[in-house]
Amino acid sequence: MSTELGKFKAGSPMASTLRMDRMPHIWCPGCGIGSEVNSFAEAVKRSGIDPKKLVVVSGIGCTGRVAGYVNFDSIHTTHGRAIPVATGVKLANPELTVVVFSGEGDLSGIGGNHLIHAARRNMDLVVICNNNFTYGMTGGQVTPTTPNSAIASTTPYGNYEYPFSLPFLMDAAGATYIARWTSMHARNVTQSIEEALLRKGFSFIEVISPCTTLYLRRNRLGDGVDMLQHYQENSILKHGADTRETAIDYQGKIVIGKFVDKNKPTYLEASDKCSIKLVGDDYQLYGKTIPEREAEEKAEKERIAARRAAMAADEAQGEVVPAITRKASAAKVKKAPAKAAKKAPAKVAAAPKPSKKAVVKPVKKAAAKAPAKKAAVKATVKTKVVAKAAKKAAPKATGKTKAVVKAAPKKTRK
Ligand SMILES: Cc1ncc(C[n+]2csc(CCOP(=O)(O)OP(=O)(O)O)c2C)c(N)n1
Ligand code: SF4
Ligand SMILES: [Mg+2]
Repeated sequence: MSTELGKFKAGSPMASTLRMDRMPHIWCPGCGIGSEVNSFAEAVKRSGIDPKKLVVVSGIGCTGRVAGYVNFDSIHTTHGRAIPVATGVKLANPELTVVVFSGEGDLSGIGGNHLIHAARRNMDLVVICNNNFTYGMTGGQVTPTTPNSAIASTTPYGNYEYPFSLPFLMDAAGATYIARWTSMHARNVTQSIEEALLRKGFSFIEVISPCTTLYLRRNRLGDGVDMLQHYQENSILKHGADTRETAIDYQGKIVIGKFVDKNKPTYLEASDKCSIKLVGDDYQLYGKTIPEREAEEKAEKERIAARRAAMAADEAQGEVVPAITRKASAAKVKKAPAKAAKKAPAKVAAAPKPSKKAVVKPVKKAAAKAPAKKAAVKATVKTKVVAKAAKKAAPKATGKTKAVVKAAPKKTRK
């Protein structure tokens, strides 16, 4: 990028998290999606998670375009299918942090069934839902959240349906973390996303935001700034609010805050527990013993804590530190915990289990030898075969791993 524009792009504080070569983006002036993406990028930096282990999945719509602008592994899936694709990514590699970033039409309309079942299962996903009360990309049709009486291209005389309150829906379905903000509350959005990135289970963050070109124009609500002012004047902060009281009336009050934050076993933890019961002590998830996985998780937590400490130190010094320098200083602080992290798995591994080499290779060989019919049977049976092979390869070492998995505004419509 040798041009002036290129230099400008490369110098952006978001250059490490956004694909600057894709700029300018497609979003209209005053649209709320841009500020949400900014909050997301900031949250990723602040969280200290390894960006190489982050995957962003979007559906179709203006919000769905997010996947194309982030500088992480990402997938722009078909309409309404972001959650099943994200679920597949998480199941294929549980070490990844998987974020779904999509519109309310995509997530709660065509994809509504996937949304409620992912919440019910407490699937390990962070869902960021841009709620602009309309199908923006396709011309402003009514969506499941459009407030009653609002005008849309498909309800020119006002919406006569009853809308979903997404926090209430998610709460009823079983989500373990639920927050709602508006795109005016950029810092809170960042905080909530950061919190969600660092926790397990299904997290749902709704961001109410203006679609200037369709929803605002059609309802004669002014421009993006008018709407931000409306958000400021009409938001009621109520952490822990009863989600039954989070409905949004046309141009009415908006209850915001963190409504739910609770723990219960995630889908993977519950499935592990079940497999341990079925298969016994030798059950291994993706070739790793449970102590091995716990040690890795511990090491990752230490690395994250070190990165965050480095960032906090930089901020305390009052410096605006470019992302790349932050990385370097984080690497310095990282050194000590990284050593500790290296030691930790060895310590845990010493007693009950063999090295990964010893277990995984023979397992693979054994699996390859198994007849095709056997290989195709149900997952539990497959796991039994794997577990048996592992036992054969290292009978004593895998022996006692009895681990329990931790488990208008001002302007009114005329
Ligand atoms: C199966 C299918 N049906 C319909 C569409 C058309 N479509 C594309 S985007 C979209 C609406 C997206 O709305 P939302 O998720 O709210 O995103 P926004 O554009 O508002 O950000 C629709 C209906 C499609 N692409 N595929
Ligand atoms: S049409 Fe609406 S949602 Fe889409 S980019 Fe424009 S303002 Fe944003
Ligand atoms: Mg929408």
